[in-house]
Amino acid sequence: MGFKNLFNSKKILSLLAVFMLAGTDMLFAQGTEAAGAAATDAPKDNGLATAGYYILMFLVVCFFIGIIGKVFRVYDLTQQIRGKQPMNWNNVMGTLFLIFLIAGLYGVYWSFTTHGSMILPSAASEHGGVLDTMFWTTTGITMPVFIITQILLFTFLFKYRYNAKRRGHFLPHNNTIEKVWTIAPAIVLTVLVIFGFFTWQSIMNSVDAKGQPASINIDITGHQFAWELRYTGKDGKLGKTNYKLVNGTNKLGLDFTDKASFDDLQADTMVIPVNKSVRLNIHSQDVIHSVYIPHFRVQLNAVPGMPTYFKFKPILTTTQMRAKLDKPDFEYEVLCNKICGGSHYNMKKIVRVVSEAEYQAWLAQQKPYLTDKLKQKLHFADAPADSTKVQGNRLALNN
Ligand SMILES: [Cu+2]
Repeated sequence: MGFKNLFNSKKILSLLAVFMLAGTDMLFAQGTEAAGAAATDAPKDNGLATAGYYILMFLVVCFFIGIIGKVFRVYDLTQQIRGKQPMNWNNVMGTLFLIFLIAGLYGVYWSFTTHGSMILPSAASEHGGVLDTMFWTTTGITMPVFIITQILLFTFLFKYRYNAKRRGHFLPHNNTIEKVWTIAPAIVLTVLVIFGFFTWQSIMNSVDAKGQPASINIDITGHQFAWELRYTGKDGKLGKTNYKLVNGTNKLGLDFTDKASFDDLQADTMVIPVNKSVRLNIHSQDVIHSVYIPHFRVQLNAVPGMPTYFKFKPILTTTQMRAKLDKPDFEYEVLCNKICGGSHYNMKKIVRVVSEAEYQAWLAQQKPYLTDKLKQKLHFADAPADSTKVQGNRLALNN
């Protein structure tokens, strides 16, 4: 019977293997055809063939596990023929569960010590401290629960494994136990969720976050694969943008019918003064990106067509952080935290937190977004023959 089953499963496996091979073969055939048509083409990545390879590997592993099972079965049968006790599988499984528990708990310990040392230092922004408290409170509550439940689960599996000499206690229902294990987690989770809700409210929706204007207003625009930064000029205002105006020279699509656009500045590094509130106006030009400044505990998605913003206040300068971490070359970074395409990893810029004086000195050196090239281009568009079309731009430039 057992051998018949093995035979059957073998048949199914071979059938699947043949299908997989046929599939990859067809793909390769297509590959050669394509190569024949355009010999200079770069080799295409063969997603399906790779998937086929992994499925085959999986089937091979399953097959070997099956063989090991059968070896044990044969061993069991020979023991029986010899009139000896067959293997006690309940003991084997019980012991394996215990080993799994010990190995798993060691894994938790290893992860905490090895990865724990890589954890971010305490937040370098005002609201970050609140988020850190929330994180550690949640971890403090959930970790002991996790460890206790895992120990109970696997120890019970081992301790109460099947034993012919022992009779199980029949317990069909117990309301008290039901109430305890329903109400206790419900209370804990409700407290955690409400705690999280109020924390997020205080960061995103408080009077300070929504009502008060920020000291510094920065536009951050994500596109595949870079962040673009725009600072306000002397007027302290960011000019309007319009996606229809985006082109090679005007890559953010600034609308120069808005006077506020004239003195806007572009920057390669995000330099911000310490202890001043910063408002990041977040935009995306193509797919969803995510503005992520880990040391400030700032993260918000950049969604095309739906500008968002995040306000925060840095409390430690780059120099202070370097001293704190004892890393002389440390830099804060703004990253993209959405896998937005092939060169996603390229989307980062340095963030430097400096004193107010240093910030002003840096700002004075930044180049205007309205470059000579852009001016020239707008003037070209301003030619009399086409004046009606770009009336707005002409008026704005003459102002
Ligand atoms: Cu991105």
